[in-house]
Amino acid sequence: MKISALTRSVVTRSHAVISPDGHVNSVVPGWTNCRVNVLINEKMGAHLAQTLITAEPDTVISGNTETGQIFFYVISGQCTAKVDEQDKTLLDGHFVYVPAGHSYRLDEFTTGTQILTFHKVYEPLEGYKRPPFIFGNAENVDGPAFLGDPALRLQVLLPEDLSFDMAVNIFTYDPGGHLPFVETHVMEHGLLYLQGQGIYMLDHEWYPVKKGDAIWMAPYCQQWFTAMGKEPAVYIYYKNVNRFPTTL
Ligand code: UGY
Ligand code: MN
Repeated sequence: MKISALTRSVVTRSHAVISPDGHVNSVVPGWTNCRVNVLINEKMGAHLAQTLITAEPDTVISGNTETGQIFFYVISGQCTAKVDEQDKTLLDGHFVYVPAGHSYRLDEFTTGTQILTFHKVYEPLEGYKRPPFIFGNAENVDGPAFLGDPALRLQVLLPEDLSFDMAVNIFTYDPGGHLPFVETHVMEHGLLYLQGQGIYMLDHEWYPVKKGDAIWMAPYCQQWFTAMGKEPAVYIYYKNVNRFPTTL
């Protein structure tokens, strides 16, 4: 018998692990006929939001980013995305970055299409134009070795340009691969496991994690990961970048 009083999900002041067994749906105006799980948002203490959408053929995801920006990533399935009068068919691994002040519409989904979103309020930078909208395919993005270790590969999906204040990267670890040191940093992360499994250390607590799990790491949440099992562990993650680090 499965014991329903148990979960791997944990929410603390500095981090959260959200496993699919705890997902509860939200109704989001403009996002119709779909399941939306809000995995991370400000109520947790985060400065980003992360959602998981499960769509059907009659789903429509539409709105305007206003002062925010949204990164849509197709985990699996197919849909059509329209931004600024441009249409694109999106398949597994394709993504759309919609900058602040733009309208978007995603429709024509195949049954069960899963979309991940990252949201952040845009912080303009004097002397730099706002970023353009971007369609991309993770398959076409190089994955060089991370800090010289060929067991770890990092794909950077958005341009490394100061007009962007958020990064979205895909990190692949071969079994046994691990972060070379415990990271202690001011940047925040939102993350979703796309494949495989391993152990994440968050502020000196140890969590088994696997495909489908989401993680939030607040600024200065200490972090380390090692991959386990027979296949590479892959996660996609958000990071705030490129802005002056203090208001002082
Ligand atoms: O970009 C990063 O900070 C990344 N190495 N962190 C992480 O994977 N937890
Ligand atoms: Mn990090």
